[in-house]
Amino acid sequence: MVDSTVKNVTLNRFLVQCQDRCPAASGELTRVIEQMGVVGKIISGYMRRAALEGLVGLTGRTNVQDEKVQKFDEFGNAVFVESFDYVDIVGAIVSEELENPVISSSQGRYGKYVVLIDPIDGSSNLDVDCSVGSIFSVRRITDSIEATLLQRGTEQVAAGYLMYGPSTHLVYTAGDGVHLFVLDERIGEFILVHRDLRMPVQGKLLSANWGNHAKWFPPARGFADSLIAQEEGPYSLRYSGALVADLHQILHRGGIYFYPDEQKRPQGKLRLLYECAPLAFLAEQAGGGATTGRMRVLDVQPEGIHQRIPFAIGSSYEIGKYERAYRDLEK
Ligand code: FBP
Repeated sequence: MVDSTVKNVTLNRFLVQCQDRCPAASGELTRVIEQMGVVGKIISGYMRRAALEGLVGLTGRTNVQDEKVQKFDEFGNAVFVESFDYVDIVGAIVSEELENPVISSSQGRYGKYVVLIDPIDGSSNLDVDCSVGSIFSVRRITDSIEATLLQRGTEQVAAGYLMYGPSTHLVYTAGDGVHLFVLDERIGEFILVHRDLRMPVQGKLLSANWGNHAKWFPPARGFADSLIAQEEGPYSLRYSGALVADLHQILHRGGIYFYPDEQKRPQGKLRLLYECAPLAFLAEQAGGGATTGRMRVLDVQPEGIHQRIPFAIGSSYEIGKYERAYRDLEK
């Protein structure tokens, strides 16, 4: 959905305007978000040619998550690491694909920020040419990089995603609302299409891997059954295999995505630091929310960089109902 009041505002121009509006801004965060735009252009360009560039299929390796690594996972990760390694204000990069943080080559100077990434979200969609994304979070370095990574999600200074679908989107917040840009490939610029997007308070979309229904903990199952029991809604089921693509729909049409705790996976599937916390920051800035079922995702105290949590994100009405299901069923 395009906000017709904005005309040809490039990402750079928008960031500079934001900077002008807050005198305290040093321009350094602007450089980090601009660099996300550069990464988006590179990945988007190769994504469209992946089959022609021999970038489809598996590498034969498994990553720290014990997941089979796709060639494009590896490529996407390398683009992010290379693109931020020489940015002196970035002291370290944390990635879903790497066991440990990459301390940037300007080791002498720690830099000001840590960038945390899920380079390719929805990897299982790559070989079948369905939408995938990249998720990013930016944190200001406190005493040390280790201490920075153990901050709650409330301490993020910026977060967002890139979505590689029919068009390429960059969606971010720096705590001043949620802003959407589309890549105009003719001029190679991200153009603002919506500033300060607000998510509908109540929605129409239900997004979850229904195939896992029997494995879900009773609160999540009860919640899901009540939505499809037409007690309200009706809700339409939308599950693309890529969280970014599902959230993008929910940001516009409202509803809820959840990947809950399961009998055999009480911690859930999705990773707190570079999947859940950044998207939770975005959702809250758009008037929605994100929860584990038992607590606000942004209040979860991290214990490790690849920690997983149960996750639900979406419109405030559905998130409230989801938390009530946990409260009522776990009394
Ligand atoms: P990746 O970052 O490894 O792709 O994992 C996250 C994800 O792919 C989400 O984007 C998606 O919603 C979910 O996992 C799909 O999981 P499942 O195939 O179990 O439904």
